[in-house]
Amino acid sequence: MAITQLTENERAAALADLAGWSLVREGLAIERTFTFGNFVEAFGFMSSVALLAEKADHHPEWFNVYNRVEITLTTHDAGGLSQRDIALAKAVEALL
Ligand code: H2B
Repeated sequence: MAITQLTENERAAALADLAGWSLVREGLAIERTFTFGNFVEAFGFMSSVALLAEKADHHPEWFNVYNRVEITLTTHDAGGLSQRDIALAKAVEALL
């Protein structure tokens, strides 16, 4: 079955559960910035996220500078935010 975008109500409910994440791109994506002690810690985190993403077959858009990692989650197959983004965000949170 095709993956569908969350409704506005579903987005609001999901965000209420995800401290630190905010809606961007007019509600089509969520984003959070993580800051670590140094580059090695940031890259270690990214490696863990990469394994989660591969397992879920759902991949982040991200940007790293030294100890900072910005993660944006959106579902390309749905053209916006889906349950897959929420699930990956929660799995990322569980790493911290
Ligand atoms: N990641 C994200 N963020 N959105 C997708 O729609 C998506 C993905 N689709 N990873 C997956 C891979 C799809 O392209 C493969 C073929 O399953």
